[in-house]
This record gives sequence, structure tokens and C-alpha cells, in this order.
Amino acid sequence: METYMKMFKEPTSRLYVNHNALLDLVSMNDKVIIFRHINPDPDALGSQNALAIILRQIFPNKIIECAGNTPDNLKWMDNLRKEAYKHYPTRRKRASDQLIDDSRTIGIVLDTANLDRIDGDYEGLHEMHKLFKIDHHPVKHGYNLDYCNVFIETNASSTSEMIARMFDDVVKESEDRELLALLYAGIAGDTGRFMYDNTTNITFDTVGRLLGRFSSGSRHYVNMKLGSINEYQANLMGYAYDRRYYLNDNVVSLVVPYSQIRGGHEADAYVTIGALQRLEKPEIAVVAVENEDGSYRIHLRSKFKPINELAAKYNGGGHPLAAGAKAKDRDEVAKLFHELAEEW
Ligand SMILES: [Mn+2]
Repeated sequence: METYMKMFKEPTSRLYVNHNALLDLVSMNDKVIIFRHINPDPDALGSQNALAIILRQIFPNKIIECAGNTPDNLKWMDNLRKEAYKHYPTRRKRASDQLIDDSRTIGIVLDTANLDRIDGDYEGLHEMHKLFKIDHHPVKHGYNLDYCNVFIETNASSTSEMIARMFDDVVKESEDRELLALLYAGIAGDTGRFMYDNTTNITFDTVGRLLGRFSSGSRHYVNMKLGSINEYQANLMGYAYDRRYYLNDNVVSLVVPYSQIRGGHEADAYVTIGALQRLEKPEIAVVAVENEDGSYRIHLRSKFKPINELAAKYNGGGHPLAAGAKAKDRDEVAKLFHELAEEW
């Protein structure tokens, strides 16, 4: 721990400091669990799986685990990691796994604003102050005390962009199509394939480095995966444009009942917020998607005024202009909609 605290005194770039701090922390432990947020998106899975490949490559003697459940439509991202692992066989014998306890384990939390959004058992590691966080979501200062160290860059387009830059030395040498594809998918996902305002010169610089080593076939594969929609999603987009409802001139809303998902997956419904967000006039788009148990998942998008504080009030959070929340029932959805209509 001492060596890693010393790193912070070196007069050098934050990126380099955090890169070293993380590697030091990993080297002092036997096992690393990489966490990301619930209901993962391509950035969460891209950064998680890419970091797992990178650490497996650097530390073949350590156990590297990825926590969390992945929805079927994004399983291809976990599969890319499993493919890449074949190039980096672990030197760890299975039997010795059992000797590892939490005291020799650290957790790295990626792309997750709040602790309670972590997908997996992080509590033990949290109590021992063994969580390291890498993220691009802005959070209130006190939240960082939950971690032994944090690396937050709110200007980064995505956590995948941060990982690509942090491990530039590995990435620029890498011939792994899986690693490059995961990082590219994460960045493309969070930037709406480079259309959103979070896309910066640094984003293009990072992607440029990836694409330089990336076959057009791999790029086509990722673009197809991210850019195409399934039949359920096509139905849901039609439903979104059909049933959109203006709470006032500035706020467009939609409620998607569970029955509308009709055989698809709840995660398919994120396309509805993408659809409403594209409307020229309203400043705010809000979608409430009903879960099987009658609770709702809320998606919020704003063009200018931050909505993440409002999301936090409803058990959520996220970026100033793109956030998520939860409502326990239809009444709570109505309450949130009412609050939006009043404020905007
Ligand atoms: Mn992200």
C-alpha cells in the first residue's frame, strides 16, 4: 500500500499515476474482481472485458474475474473476452483458488456512478476498503470515500476510452482483435456511434489508435452488433413514436407496459429513449419501462439542463444529460412525470 500512496506524490500525469496505482494494487493481491453497473450497456461490458484481458495478459498468475449478469443481446461481448483468454492461458492452478480469501482480493469498479448500482457482491471488499474505481460519471465528492482510490474523468466519452488511454502501452502493441473490438464497442456505444456531444478530439484520437490495428471485418462485426435492432426493438420503436405524449412543450414522455415487450427482453426497450431523444423540439425525453414485477425502469435524456439530480431522487443517477432511475409503481412514475412537467 505504501508504494502506491507514494505514486501520488510523483509530479506526473494523472493517467500515468492511476495506471501505476492500479497495477501496484493488483500486484499486491492474488485475485481481482472487475465490477460494472447493473443493466450493462456496451461501455460497461467493453471496459470490463477489455480490462480483464489486459490484466490477464500482464498478470498470468492472478485470478481475474468479471462480476455481473449479462443480458442475452450483449453476451457477444463476454464471448470476445473468453476468446481472447485463449491467447493468455492462466498459470494459476485451480486447486489454489480455494486458498484465496477476500484479504488477498481487490475489486475494480468500472462505469458505475453509485455503489448500489454495482452488479455483484462487492460488500465485503467495500468494508475492507479494497475497491478501486475508474469512471466517467460525475458524483458528489463524498461518494469517492467508498473507494481506496478513484480515477474519474468526467470529460471522457466513456470508461472504455479511459481504459484504452490508461493502457495505451498494451493497446498499441496488441494484435488481439477481441481487445480492440471491446474497447471500440464501448466507446462507440457511449457516444451513440460518435454522434453525441461527449465525442471529443481525444475520443477520435483513441479510436484512431484502435482502428489502426483493427481489421475491417472486426469493425464491421461490432458496427452490425451495435447498429442493428431486432424485431422486438423495431416494434418498440414504432410504439414509442406512436404513443409519445407531451407533458408540456419541452418534455416528451412514454410509458412502455411490460406487455409491449412481447417476448423480447426488458433490455430491448432502451431503443425507445433513443427514438424520443431524436425529436427536434422537446428538451427532455423520459421513458418508463415496466419490469415483470410491475416496477419501472426510467430513462432520462436532456439537451441542456442537467437531469441527474432528479434521477438521484428516484434511486438512480448517471450523466448530467443522460441518466436512469427507478420507480416502484405507476404512481411513482406519475410523480416523476409531474415533477418534470412542473420544472421544465
Ligand atoms: Mn459509460
